[in-house]
Amino acid sequence: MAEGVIMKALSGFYYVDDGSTTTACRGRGKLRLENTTPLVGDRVRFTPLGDGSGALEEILPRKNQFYRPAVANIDQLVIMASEAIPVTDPFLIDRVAAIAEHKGCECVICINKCDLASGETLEQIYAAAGFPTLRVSAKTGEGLEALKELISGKVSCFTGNSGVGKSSILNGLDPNFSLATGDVSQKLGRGKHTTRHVELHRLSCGALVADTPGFSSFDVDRMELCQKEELQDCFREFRPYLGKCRFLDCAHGKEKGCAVLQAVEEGIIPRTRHESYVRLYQQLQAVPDWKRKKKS
Ligand SMILES: Nc1nc2c(ncn2[C@@H]2O[C@H](COP(=O)(O)OP(=O)(O)OP(=O)(O)O)[C@@H](O)[C@H]2O)c(=O)[nH]1
Ligand SMILES: [Mg+2]
Ligand SMILES: [Zn+2]
Repeated sequence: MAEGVIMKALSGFYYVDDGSTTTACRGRGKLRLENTTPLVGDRVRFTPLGDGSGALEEILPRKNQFYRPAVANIDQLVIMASEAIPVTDPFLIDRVAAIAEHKGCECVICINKCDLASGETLEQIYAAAGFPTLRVSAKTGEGLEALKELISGKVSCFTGNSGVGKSSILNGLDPNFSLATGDVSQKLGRGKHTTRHVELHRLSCGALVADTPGFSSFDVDRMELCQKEELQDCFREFRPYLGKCRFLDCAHGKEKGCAVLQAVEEGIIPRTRHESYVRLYQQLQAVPDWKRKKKS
């Protein structure tokens, strides 16, 4: 039996890379019985059938898994954003970053299209919040060396709103790549969902990177999150203040004597981050307990 990583899943086939070749595998019936859906990024065992195809036998234990985008075993999420069209709503970044934080997955904030808009506002917010943050441009190549350093030797997943330039940046990182990229609708200020499936790519610098379909705010609203009491831990810059509020059960919304709010007032915690926290808290509060199906 051989071992490898699922690079993409399309039309019932799992494309497994064992380091030298790619084998198109079909899942064995027993996988279906075990009720596990193989994900891109899964480390798997398979039996090569000699004609370039194979049978997927077993999924090895996962270190983490995401549902949107559907990937497993990710070292870090690279959240792509832009201050040029399509402008990224910081709330989207914050929601995705909170999910990643909850799963113990690192996040890098990568602000693209710096040739069109400086990206300095977003950079300030996320650097202040404590994320590795960088500004790049697929057009001029600015920042791509720094991004290469951040992803080298790791498995990263590019995520972000449609049209922000995830596929363009991957093309810029490796001269052998020519992934499809799409226009941005100036009228709607949105991308056109050019990338249709999740796929892992091996870059010439040795990094493994998943390109994923851009999400819409609809997708982001449906992403799994945590319990409302756990949300405070998903905002890393809140941590020094937790346990220091006047009330033990402080929700850090509008409460008197709240240490988190104090830090917002002092300009230490970025205001938009706190606004996103309050919005997410309210969303989680609106979910009745019986409906909170906890996904890992
Ligand atoms: N000026 C400029 N345009 C860029 C840059 N990066 C990407 N674009 C353009 O933005 C558009 C969208 O780029 P894509 O790479 O398709 O975006 P994406 O994030 O992969 O989009 P989806 O696959 O739909 O999620 C294309 O027209 C790119 O040429 C950049 O740094 N500067
Ligand atoms: Mg794309
Ligand atoms: Zn508080």
